[in-house]
Amino acid sequence: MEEDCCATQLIYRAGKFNAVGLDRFVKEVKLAECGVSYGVVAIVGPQSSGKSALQNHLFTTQFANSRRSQTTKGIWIAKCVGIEPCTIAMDLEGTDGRERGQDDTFKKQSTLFALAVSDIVLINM
Ligand SMILES: Nc1nc2c(ncn2[C@@H]2O[C@H](COP(=O)(O)OP(=O)(O)OP(=O)(O)O)[C@@H](O)[C@H]2O)c(=O)[nH]1
Ligand SMILES: [Mg+2]
Repeated sequence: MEEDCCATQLIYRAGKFNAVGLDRFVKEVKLAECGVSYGVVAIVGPQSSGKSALQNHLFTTQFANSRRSQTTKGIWIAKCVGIEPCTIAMDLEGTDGRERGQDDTFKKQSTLFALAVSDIVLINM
């Protein structure tokens, strides 16, 4: 069976880009060998709406999912298992988390980021 890759936090909760983590991830999943033939799929939607669980089910990823309040913070990436061509799944923080109060900067920027870099964006209603 194909090895699944550990999920990596690409963007920290505060919005900082994890350049070291991305570098390690790219090497682990041998992304360079895919050339330009790889896909990116992202999921956006409300908190605790099952975004991480849905991706884990569809792509055999290992994104954390829990019944307890906010689970996914920032943006996480993982390699989809058994999907050709090579596809990277991107799991986003819920768009309506109370943890950020009135500040919707992260929500706007992370959604725009997902739209910009993904081939497919799943909107979890
Ligand atoms: N009954 C039911 N529960 C589900 C379903 N999908 C997910 N859940 C549960 O809902 C809870 C939240 O799921 P997550 O996948 O963590 O939701 P999320 O949208 O990623 O949440 P955040 O990352 O916090 O924004 C978990 O306890 C899941 O097991 C579903 O289709 N049916
Ligand atoms: Mg989640």
